[in-house]
Amino acid sequence: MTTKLAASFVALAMLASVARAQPAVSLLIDNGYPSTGSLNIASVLSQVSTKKGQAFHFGSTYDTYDANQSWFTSVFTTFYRHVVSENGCKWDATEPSQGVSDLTECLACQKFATTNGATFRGHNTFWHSQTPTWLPGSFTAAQITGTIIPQHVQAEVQGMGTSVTSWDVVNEVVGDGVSNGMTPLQCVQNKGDWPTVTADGSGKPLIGDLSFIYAAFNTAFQYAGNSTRLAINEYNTGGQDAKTACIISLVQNIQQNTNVPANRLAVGFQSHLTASTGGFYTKSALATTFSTLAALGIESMITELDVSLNSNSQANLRYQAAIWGDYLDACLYASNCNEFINWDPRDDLSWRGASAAATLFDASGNPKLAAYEVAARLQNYAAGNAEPCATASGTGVCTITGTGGGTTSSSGTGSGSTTTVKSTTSSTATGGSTGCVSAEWGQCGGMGWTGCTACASGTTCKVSNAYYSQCLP
Ligand code: 9MR
Repeated sequence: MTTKLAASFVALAMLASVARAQPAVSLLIDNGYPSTGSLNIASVLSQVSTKKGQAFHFGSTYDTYDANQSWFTSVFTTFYRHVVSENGCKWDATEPSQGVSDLTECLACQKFATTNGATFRGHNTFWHSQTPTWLPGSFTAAQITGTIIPQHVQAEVQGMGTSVTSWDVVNEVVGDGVSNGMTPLQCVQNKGDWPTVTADGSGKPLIGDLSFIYAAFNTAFQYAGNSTRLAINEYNTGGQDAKTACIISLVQNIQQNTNVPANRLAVGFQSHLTASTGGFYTKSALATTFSTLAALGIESMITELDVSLNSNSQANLRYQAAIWGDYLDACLYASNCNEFINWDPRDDLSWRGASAAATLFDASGNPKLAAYEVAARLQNYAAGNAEPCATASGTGVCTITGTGGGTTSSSGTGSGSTTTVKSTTSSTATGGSTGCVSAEWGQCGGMGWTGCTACASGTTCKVSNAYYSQCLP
């Protein structure tokens, strides 16, 4: 079993932030969408997939050795419908001794997903961090590229089977000190980490080209399913900056130098964010990057989203909800973004620390405003409404108006459109089938619900919120 490492590595894994007061923001949950009550978005997510014309995978991290297993089962049935093993598929867990594949934890996470009707994505086959004790070792460049990487990637990708939606084939290979105009090789060498240099701290060059990345991708392509996307996954990327430019040129370079076609490649934008000015990319910056990749036939994914707060004030929680909503909209309304992963399912399990309150559910497992806003954005998209404006920019730029789910209007930058949002507040259960009966405590309505709407004798169908009605005694 993988030992969870201290989160010290991560210090740089988020956008630089400047502590400033958060702007007032406008949210969909101010306009007729629920902001209290239980959340069940399973059927809304199905509707989103229908609208997109392909499966939309919305989920979170999970490891079997985390506590709160019953909470996990519940939340991965009703909210997160896609599973990423937080640590169980990393190199230290999956090849503890050289040449000995151990997929126990990775497979257990996949089984958890399957058992709960969720899908599963793979993270990761190559990372310079969380390596087993026998790595980095003193292997030669030829051994690393010719044997060590292909052997590991084959064992993992083949062993996990063809249903994995996407793999982070290489994780965090681009440096933080890159500048515009660098070649893909310069971008990777700027990282200054094994295996471009030896791991003994001397900084001595080891692999002088991108052959280790090509080896990982060629092997993953050979053993992955026919529709599995193969990604480079990176933090502090998503806008029009040098590091993102590196990622775009690197993924093109991989396409040109491996067997992997563009329509099987992806860029994972980790998105470890901070709720303060400069702590996240604007929605339009993300949209520009996503459409650049779409023009190349390459997918974009939000792979590790969390948004840290410096306090749990209502204003901060609203700002967090606005940022989360913008990132989700950027993905929903892009033609090439179909996976959206929230990194850590609840605050007390977050690698950012519980006090950063960086996830969608609080330390007791209750949904936060951002979770309700996420549900609202999904519903808004599924209903075929136009894209809301960029809420994280503040009400000076983007205001959503209208009560009870009436008309939303947007101002300033962002979509700038006027869109009609369907009312979600109703005292009557919506959706569902007649001619059958739900049991006591069972679901009997809610948006997207296709099951029974009548309740067993002695119980009545009562609306919990727009997404969920329940047969109560
Ligand atoms: O969330 C993971 C945490 O439990 C581990 O201790 C840590 C070890 O480095 O890795 C965390 O996940 C990282 C992910 O695998 C890659 N991107 C950065 C994530 C946060 O550190």
